[in-house]
Amino acid sequence: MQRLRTFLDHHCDDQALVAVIDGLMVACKDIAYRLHMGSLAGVLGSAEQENVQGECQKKLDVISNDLIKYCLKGMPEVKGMASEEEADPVACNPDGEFLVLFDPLDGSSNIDVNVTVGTIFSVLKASANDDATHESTYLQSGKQQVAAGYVLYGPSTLLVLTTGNGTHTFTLDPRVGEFFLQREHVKVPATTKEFAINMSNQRFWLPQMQNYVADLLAGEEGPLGKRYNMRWIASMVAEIHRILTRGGIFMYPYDSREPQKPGKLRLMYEGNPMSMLIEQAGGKASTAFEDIVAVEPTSIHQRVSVVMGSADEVETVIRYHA
Ligand code: AHM
Ligand code: MG
Repeated sequence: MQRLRTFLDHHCDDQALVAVIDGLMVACKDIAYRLHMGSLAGVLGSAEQENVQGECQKKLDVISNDLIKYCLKGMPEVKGMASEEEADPVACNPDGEFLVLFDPLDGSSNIDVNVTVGTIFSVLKASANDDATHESTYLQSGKQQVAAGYVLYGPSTLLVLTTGNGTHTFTLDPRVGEFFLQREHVKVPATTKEFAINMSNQRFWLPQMQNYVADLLAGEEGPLGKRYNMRWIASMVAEIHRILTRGGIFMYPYDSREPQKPGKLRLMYEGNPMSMLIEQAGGKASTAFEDIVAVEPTSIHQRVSVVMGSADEVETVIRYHA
């Protein structure tokens, strides 16, 4: 049984980065505890307010955001942070070397029905002269991430992490409050017969995506020649975790309802960190036209079309869009 900290000490050369990840986990363990207490902790339901994107916030969205913010603010290594639930970036320590971007509680529509949710994070390097209150400081492509991960709050609490040397999973032992190594160098199978997409949006997709999904549904008789199974949990962390475990493809693609916002998911808090984890596990992550991590961000809250998972299947989607 290897502790997270011991694993990182051996696998990551940058001790300041190790401290950031270790520190973030303090907040995530607190979130896990509150989620498990559920209604007993009075944390379910709506916070009766909207975030910067006009989405109704849950109490736990707000609590999780505050816990992570409080934790990061106290860390000397962190220069600034940007959150899906905050309109503007927040400065931390002026001498810090890292910027942390996060979705404090992804899939939060699932909280009240007791289904898996998660915290997603991305870590970027900051330069000495960067202004951590300014959006432009954070506008780096996903290729520049030095670490990415998510904590999945499900039947057990898991950390899935990369610092650029493979994707590794850890399980929280709640008795002692420590994450222990579960799987090292996770590999996403290259092929799959399982897809995940919100089919209710079908009529809003690009014609190429409509054609691809129609061919998936055609099964053995269709041009793809395989019988596919479908899953939709409406929680990206749960979806990506299934794909890291047994392969699959996850899509939240271009959507004609919001031409300026290519999909629902956010590039900096969801698209980029999940892409790094999937790619470090041998999978592929694309907008259907280019690698997600190659997208040059123009705003911290921007949306991105997401197609990620088993490499061969993602390549097939890219061919349909070529
Ligand atoms: P959130 O960050 O506000 O929770 O939204 C992101 C979530 C993803 O986890 C999930 O894939 C998607 O929204 C589900 O959307 P939908 O409700 O349209 O199926
Ligand atoms: Mg989210």
